[in-house]
Amino acid sequence: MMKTQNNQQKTSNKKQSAACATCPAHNAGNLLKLGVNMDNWDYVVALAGNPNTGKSTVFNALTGLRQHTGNWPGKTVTRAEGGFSYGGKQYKIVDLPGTYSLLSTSLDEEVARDFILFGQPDVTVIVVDSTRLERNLNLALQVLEITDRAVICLNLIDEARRHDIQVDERRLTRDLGVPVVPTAARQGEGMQELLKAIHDVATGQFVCKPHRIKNESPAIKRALAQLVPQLEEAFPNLPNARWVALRLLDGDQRIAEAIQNGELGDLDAHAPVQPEQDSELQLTMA
Ligand SMILES: Nc1nc2c(ncn2[C@@H]2O[C@H](COP(=O)(O)OP(=O)(O)OP(=O)(O)O)[C@@H](O)[C@H]2O)c(=O)[nH]1
Ligand SMILES: [Mg+2]
Repeated sequence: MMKTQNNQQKTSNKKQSAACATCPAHNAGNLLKLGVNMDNWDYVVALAGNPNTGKSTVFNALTGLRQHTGNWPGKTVTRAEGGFSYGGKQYKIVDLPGTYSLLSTSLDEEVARDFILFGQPDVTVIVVDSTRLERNLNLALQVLEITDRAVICLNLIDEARRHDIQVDERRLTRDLGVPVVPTAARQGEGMQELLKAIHDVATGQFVCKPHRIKNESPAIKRALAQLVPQLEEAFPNLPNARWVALRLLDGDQRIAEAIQNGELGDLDAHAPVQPEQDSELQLTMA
């Protein structure tokens, strides 16, 4: 009886948050486990990208002196964390390790993937090198499989110009389904536009429709057709059921574990980290 009422409460919470495009999307409970405290912050932004694309330069340009470095909990990987305000909102921003993929084959890739997957940042900024778009878009597409809230920061645009490379950012925005902002972070160029794009995605003013490549073999397609609806039913707020299903089919132990222990399912931004026994009782008795 107690359990049923609790579940009903949880379900109605989930429905509320799923219907709210302007509410924060991050998972405060999981973020805390990842060492990021969201008390007094409205939104959390992750900075992802290939190594040497200017992530730290973008981070510095956005945060100025409001930053500090530490380690990821239980890992020897360093992390820079900072903040900025925009449009009356407080944004926390986390510089992820530079990676070429998110397959979790190295510690850096695992840290970056876990942060996007479990922390559910309100916005993930993918910093790409405009002069090496083909190579950089590989990671961008992987990030867009996991989250549907992203902004592409087309950095080193000054270098692209110098090499006579023209990037059609409007076309790219249309094709990728997320805002694309040209920047030259070292010179501070495009930072205001980047801030606005982050704000638009965080507040739901820009609703992303990320491009997801669907070129699986017929056998995988059949497996996905079975698995995806089951995942969606079990975890109505999961923004990436297809990606999760593909990882499960691939035998990814970490993802299987996250499903079993509820880490993946617990995606309600407003749910308490660990509901206290007392409040459960009150709920049931009311
Ligand atoms: N020309 C130009 N150089 C840039 C720009 N942004 C960053 N840089 C330079 O690119 C180099 C790498 O920048 P970082 O910010 O350290 O790059 P990162 O992605 O943090 O690198 P890792 O953390 O090592 O992966 C530095 O020398 C920057 O000054 C830009 O927009 N234009
Ligand atoms: Mg860096």
